[in-house]
Amino acid sequence: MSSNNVILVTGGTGLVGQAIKHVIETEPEGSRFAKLPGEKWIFASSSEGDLRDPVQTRQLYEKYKPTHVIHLAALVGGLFKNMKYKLTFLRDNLLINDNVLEAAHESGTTKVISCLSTCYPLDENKIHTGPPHQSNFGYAHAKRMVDVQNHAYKEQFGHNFTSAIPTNVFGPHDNFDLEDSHVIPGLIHKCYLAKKNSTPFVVAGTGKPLRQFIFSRDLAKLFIWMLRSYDDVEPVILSVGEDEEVSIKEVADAIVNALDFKGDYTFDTTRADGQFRKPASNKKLLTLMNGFEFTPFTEALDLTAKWFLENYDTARTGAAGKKAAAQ
Ligand code: NAP
Ligand code: GFB
Repeated sequence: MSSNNVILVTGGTGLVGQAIKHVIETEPEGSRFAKLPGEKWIFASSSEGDLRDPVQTRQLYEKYKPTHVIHLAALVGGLFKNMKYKLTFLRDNLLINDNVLEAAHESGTTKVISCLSTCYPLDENKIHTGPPHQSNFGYAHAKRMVDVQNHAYKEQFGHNFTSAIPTNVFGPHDNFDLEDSHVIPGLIHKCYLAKKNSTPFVVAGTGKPLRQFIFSRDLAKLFIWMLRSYDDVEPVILSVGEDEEVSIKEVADAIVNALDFKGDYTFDTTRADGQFRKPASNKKLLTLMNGFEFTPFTEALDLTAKWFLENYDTARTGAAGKKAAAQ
């Protein structure tokens, strides 16, 4: 990559976008993941342009003239939000992805890395195999379609559009909403409130499902590696190994430890578990990168809980969270 590149990160204000910003601003010069001299990074928020709208999307490209795009913007949420808004997840994400890729095509952007999701067991060859889980089929189909779009742009125009497939992500700047968030930020917030208000800490579901969690700042480094070194249309799974699966109960235990919570702790088994597991292989990633050292899960979880406590007033805690905290 040459200097004078302009890298536009859509969804730059979110969990993953802010982690990339952190790495770009803190990695020492010369490191594998550092900013290159002359490079300009833009972290766009939805207030700069609603990417569901083609005109606003084009305007964003006209404003920054990106040579490269890391496309993270999406309607995102945990299991319970996905179950409630299937059509909105499908439509918003189809619109956003179509607008971002077409604007990149029209403006001659050199490279786009988009973001898929692991909504079914997979290695890179299985993303179109079988239906997604019913709990999140709206989001899952929209995400899968990006891979189809990337192949079509490549075959018709030769474009360097590709995609990353992260497993479940967590870290600073996550969405800590009580109902709509993913499990780690949701449970950190719930445990914080249980401790503060001396109420029970209630975990949704049985606690038995398994997930592969990746720390957002590790994921950020992997995106930067893809930007610099990966030029193939086929997606790459960005994840810890399949042997690093953790149960939701183990997640809840780690949060109880991180927040030093001593009260009652129960499972609400009337609530959904979602997919039992969705193992994803990181073999391709580790072979291409010649190895990568992931942050240990509990270390990253402690750092995230600490970030939440220190940034409670400005973190995304949602209206219900603010109300509960004021009790
Ligand atoms: P996030 O924290 O919810 O951030 C979402 C970002 O998208 C925000 O910057 C938001 O902007 C932007 N956005 C949403 N709707 C938009 C719109 N209509 N127009 C413009 N921007 C819009 O999400 P994240 O967890 O960082 O996710 C980043 C990417 O990773 C997404 O593509 C997601 O599907 C994927 N992913 C996430 C996970 C996970 O566990 N979190 C797992 C796998 C894949 P504002 O905040 O400014 O409104
Ligand atoms: O993070 P999460 O919503 O992601 O985790 P998914 C859901 C698991 O955690 C389920 C349990 O087994 C839930 O029963 N859980 C326990 C909770 N307490 C809570 C809580 O307070 N909030 C949440 N959210 N879960 C999402 C997909 O699925 O993962 C998306 O729906 C996307 O489409 C994303 O793929 C990465 O892994 O189940």
